[in-house]
Amino acid sequence: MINAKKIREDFPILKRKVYGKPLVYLDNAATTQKPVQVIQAMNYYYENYNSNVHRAVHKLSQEATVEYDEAHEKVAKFIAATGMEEVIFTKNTTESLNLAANSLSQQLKKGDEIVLTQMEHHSNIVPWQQAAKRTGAKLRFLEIDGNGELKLQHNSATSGMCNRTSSDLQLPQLMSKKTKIVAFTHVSNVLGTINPAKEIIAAAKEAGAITVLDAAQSVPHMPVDVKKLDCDFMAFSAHKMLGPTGIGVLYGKQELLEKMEPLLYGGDMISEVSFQDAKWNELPWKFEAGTPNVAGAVGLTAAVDYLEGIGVENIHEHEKMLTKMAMEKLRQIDELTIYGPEAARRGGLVSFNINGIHPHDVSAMLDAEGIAVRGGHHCAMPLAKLLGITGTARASFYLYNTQEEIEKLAEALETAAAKMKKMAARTA
Ligand code: C6P
Repeated sequence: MINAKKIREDFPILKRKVYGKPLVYLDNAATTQKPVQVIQAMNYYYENYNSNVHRAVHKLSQEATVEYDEAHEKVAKFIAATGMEEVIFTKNTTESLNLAANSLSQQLKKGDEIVLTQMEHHSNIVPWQQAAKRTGAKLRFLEIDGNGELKLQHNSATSGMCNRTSSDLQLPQLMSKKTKIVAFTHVSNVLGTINPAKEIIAAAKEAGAITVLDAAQSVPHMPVDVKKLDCDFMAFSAHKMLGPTGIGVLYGKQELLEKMEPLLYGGDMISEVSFQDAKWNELPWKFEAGTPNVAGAVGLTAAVDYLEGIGVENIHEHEKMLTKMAMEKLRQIDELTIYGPEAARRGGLVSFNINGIHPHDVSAMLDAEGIAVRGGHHCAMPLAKLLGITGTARASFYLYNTQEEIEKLAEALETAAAKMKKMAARTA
């Protein structure tokens, strides 16, 4: 199991105080903190071999190129991709999903359908809305139930069994021969729901659709194997997995990437250019136009090394323990509503509201105690609307969070709820 207290020593920011109180950082779904190993690797790059890549023959450029290329290999191994050809560096999950939507939409026509879910982040809705507008394709949405889980039909013989396989999932009625793309989040950033990605992907395959997995909230927190899932594309961000901001990943199956058109044109993505035409470079460089984020790639490599050193499965177990504890404690507060499924069926985050208090005010009250959570719609406005709320307060956990921090969160929320109750009684 994880020794969070020891891990915290690697994170300088976790030593700081906020309003004189120790920082309790519970906004990891938005972005994670960085260990010294990541910070030092990036500093070392800038102090010792800062250079452009794939361009010059000088020593610095050679060293930077090796590190940059190896970062692709490192990420490929981390997600069990075949090789670096399948790993494209982008700016973040958002850019990865835009790249996928833009390139895949070139194969869409009127009458085709794109299936999403009702729990998507704007990054996995808006690019598809635009693709649909451009092509005349139609958007359809897999619905969620009262627990915040997808309504999927299972064969009655196996429903209720723990070890369901992909073949147990009947083709959801939404998916048909018209379905060309199925794009969905692996873990909801609002509800915490872990979607049965393998089953949905298998069902989409049966319909003949291309699958795009938004793994922004899964890759940092649990083992994700693109081979086992058999997804066609997958997107995630370095900054949510101890790495720097400004670098993300689009995984794609090589045979599909070979057929896809680039989103951006310019330096490094070409093999040959004449005044009238150009030929594209080999993968993954075909999709990485211009000077890339070399320092970001160096930081991402260090982040993957760090995560592997701890073990992503161990991180998942640690988060499950914290989430279970948080939900048990928060459930004892009468005025508090928790959204999403049981702890065992969710990632390491809890969204909630306290009756009568706006989520921004809940966040501000926690902030005054040094506790950082996020309040709002979490870039999932359609979901908030569906739930009939303006937003939620959300506590999200990572490998360095401790049980003491969960206790502090629960205590601060109890105090906030009690204050609210008193105020309500006074005005009644
Ligand atoms: N969610 C949150 O606080 P970017 O911003 O491109 O790195 O990630 C976008 C994104 C896409 N999908 C999911 C499921 C996400 O959670 C996010 C980022 C953050 O919930 C910031 S809005």
